[in-house]
Order: sequence, then C-alpha cells, then structure tokens
Amino acid sequence: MFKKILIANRGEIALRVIRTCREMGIKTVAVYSTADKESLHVKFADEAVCIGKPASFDSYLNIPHIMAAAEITNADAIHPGYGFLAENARFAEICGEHEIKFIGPTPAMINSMGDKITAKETMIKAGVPVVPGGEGLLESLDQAKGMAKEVGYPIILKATAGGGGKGMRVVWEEADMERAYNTAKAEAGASFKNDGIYMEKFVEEPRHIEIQVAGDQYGKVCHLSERDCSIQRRHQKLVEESPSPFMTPELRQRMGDAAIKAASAINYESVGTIEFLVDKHRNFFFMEMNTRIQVEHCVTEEVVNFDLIKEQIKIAAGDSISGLNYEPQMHAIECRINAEDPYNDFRPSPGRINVLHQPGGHGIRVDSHAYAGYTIPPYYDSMIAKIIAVARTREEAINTMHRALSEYVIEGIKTTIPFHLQLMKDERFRSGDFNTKFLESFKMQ
Ligand code: MV4
Repeated sequence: MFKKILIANRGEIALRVIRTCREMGIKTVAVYSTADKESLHVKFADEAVCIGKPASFDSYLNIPHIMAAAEITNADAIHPGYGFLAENARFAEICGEHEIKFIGPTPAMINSMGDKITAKETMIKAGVPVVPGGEGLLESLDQAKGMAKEVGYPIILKATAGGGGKGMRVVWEEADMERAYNTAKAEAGASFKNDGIYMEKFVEEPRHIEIQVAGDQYGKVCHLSERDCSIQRRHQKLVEESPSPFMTPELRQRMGDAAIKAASAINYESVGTIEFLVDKHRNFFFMEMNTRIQVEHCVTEEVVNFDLIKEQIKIAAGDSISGLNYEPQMHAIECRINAEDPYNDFRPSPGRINVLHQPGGHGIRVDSHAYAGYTIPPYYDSMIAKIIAVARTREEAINTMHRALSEYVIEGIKTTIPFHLQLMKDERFRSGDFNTKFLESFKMQ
C-alpha cells in the first residue's frame, strides 16, 4: 500500500480523500494556492505545499509545480480528485514517468474516452447502445444536411472534444442547420482547439442516469448501481439520488450489463462512471464515460455502504475486486450547496462565512470544507458543501433532507439552500416524474 498520497485538488474533495487516507494509515500532502492558505484541506493534511498563485492555471493546473511538491515530500501516489487534472492523460503519463502512481486509470484509458467519436465507436463495437446518428466527424454542411435527413429531425450537433454540454446545438429543421453547424464548429474550435463535430438524433426530455463502475488491474469489472442526475441547471448538477425513481430491476440489470461491457471494452481500471440518456420508453443510450471519482459519488457510498475512495486507492495499489455487483439497500439524495444566489440567476456569491451551523442527526452526512470565519475565494467553483440524506424510502430521504436544510445556518454569503428547500416540497419532484428539462420551468418563490 502507498505510504504517502499527494492530493492534487482543493475544497471538499481534498478533505474527502484526506479522511480516507487517515483511516487507511496513509500520510497525506495537501497542495494549495495562495488563495487557499486558510483552507481546511491545508490544515487537515500531514504536510502542505504552496504551489502558486490563485488562478487555477498557476496552481491546481500547474503540472511542474505539483510534481515538484510530490518530489520534495516523497509522495508515492497522487490523487487528482475531480475537475482540474483528473482527466488529463498527459498528467497521468507524467506521474508514471516520475514513478508516482496516478490514482486513476491509465493515460490510454483517459484518452480513449476523451474523444467522444472514438468513445462512441468503441461502445458500438462493444455492443453498448448509443444514440442513433451519423458515424464519424462531419466534413461539410452539405453532408450534415444529408445525414440529418436520414437520421430525422430534431438532431443535435456535439463537439468530439467536448462533454458536459459545451458547444452543443439542437437543430429542429433544415432551415436552421447552416447557422447551427457554423456556431457549433466555431465554439468547439474556440473551447477545445479541436473543431471536430458529430451528429446524433436528439433525444427529447431525457433522464440523465449514470452507472458507477469499478475495475481492477486484473480485468474484473463490477457495477454499483445508478445515480439519477436529471436535476441540472445549465449542465450543472444540483441534486443527485440513488436509486433513480425511474429505475426498475429489469432496467438496472440491462444498464448495469451495458456499463460493465463499456468499462470492460477498455479494460478499465479504477472507479468510473458510464453516463446514459434514458428516454420515456426506458430506452437508454451511452453518452459519456467519466474516468474519475465524481462529486456525487457519496450517494452511491450511502446506498451500497462502500467507501469508493478507499476502493479507488486499493485498486491503484494493485488490490483485486470481488467482481460482484451492488444494489441499493437504502435511498440517498445529495443536495449541492453552492455559494450562489438562487434568487438572482444563481450568481456566484463568494465572501466570508460569518456564522455557520451545519446540520446533523440521523440519516445526514455533510461533506464540506466550510467553517465559521472561512472566506470563499472567487477563483474556483462555488460548491461549498454537499448534504446527503439517507433513509429506507425516497419519501423519508426527502423529508430528512428538508429537515437538515432547515437547520443549516450560513451567514455572510448567499447559498442554494432556499432553492433546495423549495425543491424538496415540490410536488413534481416528490412524485419522481422529472427529466433534465425540469429546472427550466422551476421558479423561485
Ligand atoms: C443529448 C441530449 C439529447 N439527445 N444528446 C448534455 C451534456 C452532454 N453530456 C450531452 N447532453 C445532452 N446530450 C442527444 N442525442 C440532451 C443532452 C442534455 C442533457 C443531458 C444530460 C443532463 C442534462 C442535459 C441538459 C440538456 C441537454
């Protein structure tokens, strides 16, 4: 097992990794930007190294600075968390060149899922359902128009280097194709330095349901059931839960099998997630694979009673997994508490937390790096806490969540707590009848 892990991240996920390391008897190294000097991950780690100025590019994305911190502290592994360098194949490769274990998949596995057309072709070969559409890169506007006639409108244009919603365009009829084609291509080029785009049939009002998987270095892959992430706003998830209210045992069987096929197709090693779009007829289609631990991993941890960070570290150290799949034993819901004003278009609200009281009690887990007196810097994402409610039924989990939200006191900044309080009382949310469009029509009272 590793003796010392450097955590190349900040905020709640850095703290989350430090906690598991401590339980496993592994020493930890925090890295931090000058803006994060007073952060909890710096205080809780065994050692801490400043790696640069506030801007991510100068610190949490600065590979030479992070490698230097790992070298001087003699770390034998690096945990990348999520975001920042977590899906940077070159970073994983550089770790290998320095004989420091990257806690995640190999560079080749990251690359194979990073390019969406390549990923989709791999999935077709593996027998995983994908959204119908033209295969390969679009070469011209005329080709796009011809292809759309075959696929049938509406269609969606996506960037092959994209993911997470950037550079997508929905096209409802041929008259709109030229403008959409040109803007999608320009946006892809500007965002990813790769203007390759491809076409899919547009799935209307889909649910976003993802399957957690784990694979070891010896070819064993298992799944740990689903998370429903349909409650999103502008491609930002706000609430995740497991099991999905839309799930049936038969659908879980089929999606779990598909997820295992997907991960096995690239001999996946580490924990990861297969994202699917699910239509109202319970047809599901591969969308993307995330080759990292995700923000919402806690929901799965609570329903299958499993420490996914511990599993990820053990797999990286060469341990084997049982290969058994896991089904939800409980119902868990996670609300993301962001320093944003839900009454003002979710505008970021960084600043000092003057008063803080975090909820607790039966069925409540709070993962957060916030403390009274902490100043949220404006440079990074605005998530300051995750509340996870666990109960035997969905209704009880929602009620527990509402109770916890009502106990939460955060003064000095605006947060998404009022949004979640309203959502937990919303009849449509409570009925489980929602999809990824739900928040478009949700109004704060
Ligand atoms: C789609 C789609 C409908 N049809 N693809 C959004 C993020 C990116 N990963 C893919 N996304 C979508 N792809 C087809 N063929 C609808 C979306 C989509 C979406 C997906 C999941 C969660 C929220 C979403 C919000 C808007 C659009």
